[in-house]
Amino acid sequence: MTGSLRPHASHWGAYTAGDTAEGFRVVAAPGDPDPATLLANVPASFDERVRVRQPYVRRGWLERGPGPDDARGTDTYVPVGWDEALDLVAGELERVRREHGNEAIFGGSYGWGSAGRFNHAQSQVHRFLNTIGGYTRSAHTYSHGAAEVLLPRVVGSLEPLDAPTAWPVLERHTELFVCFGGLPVKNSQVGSGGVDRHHVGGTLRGARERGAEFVLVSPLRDDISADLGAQWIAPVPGTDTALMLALCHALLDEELYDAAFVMSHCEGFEKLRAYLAGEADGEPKTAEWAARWCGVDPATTRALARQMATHRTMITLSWSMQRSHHGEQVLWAGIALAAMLGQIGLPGGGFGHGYGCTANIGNARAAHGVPLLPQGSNDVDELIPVARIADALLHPGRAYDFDGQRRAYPDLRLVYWIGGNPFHHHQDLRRLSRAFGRPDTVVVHEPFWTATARHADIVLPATTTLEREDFGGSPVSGTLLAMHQVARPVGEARDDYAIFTALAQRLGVADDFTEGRTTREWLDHLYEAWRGVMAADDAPVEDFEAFWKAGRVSLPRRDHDHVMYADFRADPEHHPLPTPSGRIELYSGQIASFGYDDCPGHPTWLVPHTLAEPPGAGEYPLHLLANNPAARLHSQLDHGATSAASKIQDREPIRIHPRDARARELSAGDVVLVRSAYGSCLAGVVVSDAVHPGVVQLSTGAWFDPSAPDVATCIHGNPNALTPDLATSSLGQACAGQIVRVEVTRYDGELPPLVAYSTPVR
Ligand code: PGD
Repeated sequence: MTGSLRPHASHWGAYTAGDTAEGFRVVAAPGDPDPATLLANVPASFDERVRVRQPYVRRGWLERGPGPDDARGTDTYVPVGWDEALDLVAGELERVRREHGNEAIFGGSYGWGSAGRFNHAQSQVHRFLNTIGGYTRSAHTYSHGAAEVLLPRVVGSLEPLDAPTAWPVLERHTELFVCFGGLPVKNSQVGSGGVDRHHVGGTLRGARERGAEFVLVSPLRDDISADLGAQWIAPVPGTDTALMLALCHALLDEELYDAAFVMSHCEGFEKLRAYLAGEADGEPKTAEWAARWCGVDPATTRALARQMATHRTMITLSWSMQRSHHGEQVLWAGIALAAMLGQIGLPGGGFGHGYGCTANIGNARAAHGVPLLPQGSNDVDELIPVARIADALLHPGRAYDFDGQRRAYPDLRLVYWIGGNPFHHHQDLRRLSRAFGRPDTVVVHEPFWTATARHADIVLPATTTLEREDFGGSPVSGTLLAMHQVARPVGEARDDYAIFTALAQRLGVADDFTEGRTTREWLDHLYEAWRGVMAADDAPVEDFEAFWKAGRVSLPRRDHDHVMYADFRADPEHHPLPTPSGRIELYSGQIASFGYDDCPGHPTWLVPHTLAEPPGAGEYPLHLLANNPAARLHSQLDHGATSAASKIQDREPIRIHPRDARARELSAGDVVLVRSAYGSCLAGVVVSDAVHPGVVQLSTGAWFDPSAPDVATCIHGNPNALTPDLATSSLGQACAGQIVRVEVTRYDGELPPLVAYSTPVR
């Protein structure tokens, strides 16, 4: 394959790649105005140190057989041949189904895996497990689990997430962007399924050149590009709800709100008004009241309310904010604020959830989806909220609340994980490690020796996308991208499809799983079936061969002028929202009827666990923000060039304000011990006034390294060694890992070497 660059794609962009005389090359797609810096991580896909080269079985499991075992995570591995490994997995699937039923298999297997739509990890594992009778699934995502439960109850659907007003409309019409949680261009480097044009930075500059103004509401100044000249308002982390309620109060107080809109288009404004006025609790939600929590000067809050009421204002609500304790409230309060401004459904006004959070949010949606592998149907009804995995493993049978239901955790015996890294994405990793000690068997497919692979009993080596054929894209990226094979499989790695095919043969369901097709035949079949639907709808695209050769095909019919809720605004009687009232629910009778103290019937300020003590006080005086990283996607290719260049003495960088650094006698380049009530980690100091005083920032994704527990829970800098495993609320039961209270001290001891980037094979 030497010499030629071929089209390929991943979540961080479209590119051509291949072996050349100078090594493996990756070249961004021509025409991409702002290619992702993450592309420089891609060649590390072949790094021998971290690749799983053949199947392995954990020594303890091989010697003692299935059963709970606290040695997961510290044990060594024995190399085995493919046939032996597949026989072991097939035999264990048979045993668990026979003895405990299919619901004892957890196939929730959350994760961002591959951009390919055929060798898409979730689709493959779900299709396979459905073929053998089903599995316990997971509900919702780590990205926006609180929103996925709240939005359907408040606005009737996930439209603010899936199809907010399109970027071109914002570029032309919005006069004021008020960005809660920012519009972080670092996150818009990445788009699920692949993206061939990174335009968010350019679109925002276009709006700015037209005269739009920006207000950033975030503890991090660089949550928005400096060239947008944003006013920076930095609330105490986790207090945006209080600030939003104060903005609502100011609109009420100064009679700047749209009284007609809240009467005609909203349900329950009277109840919200009474709460804002403090009728029940005696505390009007004034700017002064909010300042006690969020630290924002009351005059600034009131001035912002006036500015919002007198401009065409788009309120952008980042996903990160709802990834926190009581995360439902911040989203609901943001919607209430937009409703009181009365601009919902107008071009450039209203609100959207997730602008800037990926490359695709806010892009016009194509009328048709992209070809996808059918997953079949699941005969098992059982599910857990995705972020409750540790609770489920540790407490089978325990009752819990979730979105109005009273459920009990199932008794999970076999965990099957592919395409995700829970030892990256989950909170309180020490607790997760204990939880992974509970099931009888853990099976993982992984290209790399991640901490999740190191907690498995059977590790099956998967190819990366580079080593196989596929296509990527999504209805919002606007393109279907050919993903040619650009490298040979490393070691004995196999495609997830090939692994499941071999298992399906052993279990007697090969015909059902494969339908007799090879990978290329599947690609051709899925594409041509999709093309048939497009042609029938008068939206023709070229045939598979032409697409494969060209490397891409544009998806026709995209509504670049889409304005969310325009129809509803124009005629709420004939275009009601699918809520019980048909309107925006500022008060939800359904949510109130659940009786949750941690999620009442209207947007409410609820003190988060991070404010049990005032900022600056107690054993953990600093707020740590565990946000998504700029140098990699989640934990993927953490050992790649861009990510490696960001590290300090091999540790993940932690940013701290000069004032807080001085108070602790810290300098740039020091290694620090970061401690919370839940764990500790090492990290490398960056001193920066882009973080607000009292705040430190440590991104997610450094590979979890618990190899020196006497020094720290993680010696590399994974913030989920620090975060508590708490849910947003009884309603969402979603990930709340964004914020934790910590203290930071210089680490002067001997620096333990990283073990994360090595194999656990001895
Ligand atoms: P990734 O690192 O993308 O993280 O969590 P997620 O588990 O998605 O993991 C993907 C894994 O799939 C990698 O290990 C990769 O090697 C593997 N993989 C890639 N391709 C393939 C393939 O083809 N086959 C197989 N078998 N494996 C493959 C992300 C999650 O983390 C998300 S979405 C969010 S938004 C959350 N964010 C936060 C946060 O803000 N703060 C905290 N504290 N925690 C978070 N966790 C969440």
